[in-house]
Order: sequence, then C-alpha cells, then structure tokens
Amino acid sequence: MIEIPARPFPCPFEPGRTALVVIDMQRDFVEPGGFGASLGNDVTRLHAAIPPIAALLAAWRARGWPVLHTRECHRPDLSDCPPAKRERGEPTLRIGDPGPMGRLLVAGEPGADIIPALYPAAGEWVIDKPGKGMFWGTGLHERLQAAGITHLVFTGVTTEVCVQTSMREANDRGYVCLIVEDATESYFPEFKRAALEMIVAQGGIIGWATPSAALLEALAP
Ligand code: C5J
Repeated sequence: MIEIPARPFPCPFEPGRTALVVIDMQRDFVEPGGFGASLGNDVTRLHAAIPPIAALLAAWRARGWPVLHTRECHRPDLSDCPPAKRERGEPTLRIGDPGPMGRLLVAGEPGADIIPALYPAAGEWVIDKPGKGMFWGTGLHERLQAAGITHLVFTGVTTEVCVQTSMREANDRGYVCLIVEDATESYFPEFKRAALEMIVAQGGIIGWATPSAALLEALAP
C-alpha cells in the first residue's frame, strides 16, 4: 500500500487494484460543434485537463494497471435518453440532432468518441453510460468487483457534473476515491472549485483530492 499526499489527509493507494477513471473526454464535450458547445459553453476551458490526464495514462500504462474510460452517449433510437433529459433547456442542438461531428451524444458517432490525444489503448475498458454517473445502467460495479478493483482515481470532465456524480456513486459503493485536481475541468471555474471543496470537506465525505504532480511523484519508483 502507498500513501498519496492529498486533501484532507493522505489517501491510501493499492497498486494494481486502483483503476484510473477518465470520464467523458469526448469530442462532444471538448471540441467545437458538439453537445457542450450546443449548451453555450466555451469548450476551450476543458483543454487544460488534457496534458495531466495524458501523463496519468502513461503512468498507468507503463505499470499495466487498469484504465477505464467512460462516454456519455445514447442508443441511436434514443430509447435510453429520457425526454426529461433531451427536451431540457434551449440548446442550439439537442441530443440526437445532427451536428458537424454526427448526431450529438449518440453511440458510434464521431462526436461521441474520445479525443485522439487520450484515445483508449487496446484492452482498456470503455463504458458507455446514458446518465451522468458511470454506475447507472452500465453494470460497472459488478465488473469492477469481478476484477478486484477497490480504489478509483478520477479524472475527466466536467468536474461538477459527470465526474462528481460518478465519484459520489463510487463512494456509496465502497470504493476509495481520489480526484486529480488538475486532471479534471469544468466550463465554470467556480463550479470546479466548489465541487473539489465539497468532495474533501467534512473529513473527505466523498473522497480525496490531489494534484497530478503529487500523485505521480508518490508512484515513482
Ligand atoms: C455534462 C459531463 N456536463 N460529462 N456531462 O453534461 O459532465
């Protein structure tokens, strides 16, 4: 067992039983013309998380540790996209509408895929999820248990939506959860800050937080 310097206190880390989780680093959130942009967001705000995630992916891959990517997307017939989700607000395009990267947030479309800089390597898990959280409707808990994974390191976008929801779901299921502060981003810096504070408040009520440099240094041989 390794201890990672973290807030609110050092975080236990089990080599080999800790999956790196990369949440929704999809073209639809990160590139112009996708779902994130259709909601009026400045997608360039998410780009700062790409180099730290790439560094963490390299560290996990070098050690042969488990990596899990998620994609928020729906079946082409949208049978797993509730009207309450699709019809909300006044976006320029809705989920399932055709855009410059194909139909928004639809599985198999170019926009729903992961950005080239962080593309999954052979053998890494890719979980398609219809919700914000990675456990809802995915069977992921059973797969993680079968693989003996007990600890999760969270990265990806957006901090206060899919990352925080997934981390809360994981915390409730008994996983030790660490979020990497510079490997997650939001369209709203103030929401990112608040989400990180919520996670570590009250003695780490949802989990731990640390910068990527501290994590990588603690893992160095
Ligand atoms: C959002 C996500 N923000 N991946 N999805 O709708 O955070």
